[in-house]
Amino acid sequence: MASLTAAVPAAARPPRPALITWTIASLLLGVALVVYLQVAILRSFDPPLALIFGTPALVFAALLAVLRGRWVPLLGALYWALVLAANALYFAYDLTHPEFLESFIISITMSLTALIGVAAGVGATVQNYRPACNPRLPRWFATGVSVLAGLGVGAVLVALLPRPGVSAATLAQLPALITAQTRFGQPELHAQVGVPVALRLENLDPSGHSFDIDELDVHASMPPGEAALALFTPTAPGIYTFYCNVPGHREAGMIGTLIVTP
Ligand SMILES: [Cu+2]
Repeated sequence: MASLTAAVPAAARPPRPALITWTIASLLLGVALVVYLQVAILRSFDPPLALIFGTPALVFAALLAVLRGRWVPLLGALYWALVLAANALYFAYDLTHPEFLESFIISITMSLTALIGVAAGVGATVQNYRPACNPRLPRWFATGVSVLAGLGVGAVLVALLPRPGVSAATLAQLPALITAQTRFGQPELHAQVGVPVALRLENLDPSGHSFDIDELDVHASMPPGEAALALFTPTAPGIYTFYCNVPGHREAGMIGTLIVTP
C-alpha cells in the first residue's frame, strides 16, 4: 500500500552569490601564486612559509564554500587585508622595480588578487546583510575588476619594453662584483678619489638585488641572472658602506665596505 504522506522535498539551497565565489577564487589563486613564486621563481620551496600562508587561505575558502553565515565572507576580506598589510613593504618595492620582471609580475598579480579578494569579501558580506540578497555579480565589482586587470596588463607590458643598457661585450671587460645566495662576492672594494669606478654587477641569484652607496648617490639595480653596470667617481676619501636595498637583504648580510683613498 502506497504511503499517504508524500515525501517532503529538501529545501533547495539557494545559489551561491557570485561575490562569494569570487572570494573563494581569490583565496585559491593566492595559494597557487605563492607555490608558483617559491617553486618557479625563487626555486626553493619553503613548506613552513607555504603552510603559514596557504593553510588559512584554504580553510577560509572551504568555510566560504560550506557555511552560509552572513559574516563568513568577511573572513576572506580579512585574510587579504592582513596579507596586504604584512607584505606592503615587499609589494611596494617590487611594484616600483619593474626591472625585476618576475617579482614585478608576481607582486602585481598578488596585490590585485588581494584587492579583489577584499572587495569581493566585503561586498558579499554587505549583500548578505541586505534584506533582499541578490546573488548576481554587482556592476561596480565587474567594472572594478576590469579596470584593475587592465592596469595590471598595461603595467606588465610597459615593464616588458626593452631597457637601454650597456652591451654585454663592454660589461665583460669590467671588473665584476658578484652576488650569489644573497651575499656580495667581495665584502671590501677599493677606489681612489677622482678615478672613475666601473663595475660589472653580476647577479647569480634567482631574485633581484641592488648595489647602493647612499653617500655617493650610487643606486644600481641588479636584475636576477643578469649583469648590470655601476659607474661612479668618488669625490672624497673615506670609508663608505655599500649594500642591497631590497627589503631585508641588508639586514641579512648584503653589505660591504668601499675604501676610498686620496
Ligand atoms: Cu639583495
